[in-house]
Amino acid sequence: MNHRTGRSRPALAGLLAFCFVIGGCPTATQPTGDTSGDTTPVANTAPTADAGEDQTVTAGDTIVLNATGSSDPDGDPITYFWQQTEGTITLEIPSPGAAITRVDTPADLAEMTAVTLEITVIDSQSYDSDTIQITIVPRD
Ligand SMILES: [Ca+2]
Ligand SMILES: [Ca+2]
Repeated sequence: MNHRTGRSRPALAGLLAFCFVIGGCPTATQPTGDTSGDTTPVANTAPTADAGEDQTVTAGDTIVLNATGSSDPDGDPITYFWQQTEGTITLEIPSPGAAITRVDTPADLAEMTAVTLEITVIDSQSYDSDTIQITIVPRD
């Protein structure tokens, strides 16, 4: 797990798209010492994202993305958002808002390809992200 803290920069485009889906955006945890706001924020600890272990699959296989290792120290309900952040091919993620989602890989791959997917987990106020690398090996 190479998780970053809730103060890290998320993949903004995807997060904003997700905010639209859920009807509102969380606010990133303010750096400590910034108490200039008018209201006292409710104490909250950012959730921890876990995208699972990196995987190597054969072209045409279905990947199972599983972010259920993610958690929130306060026990807050968390929402999930999967997106692809790197790779020369684009995988379709049918259910980006699900903790567990299946993703098909293309069967006609000519050469080994690595794709990076990222899970962002959001509680009511903050978020965390973690990535998983999928290596897709061509069929013989
Ligand atoms: Ca990771
Ligand atoms: Ca929390």
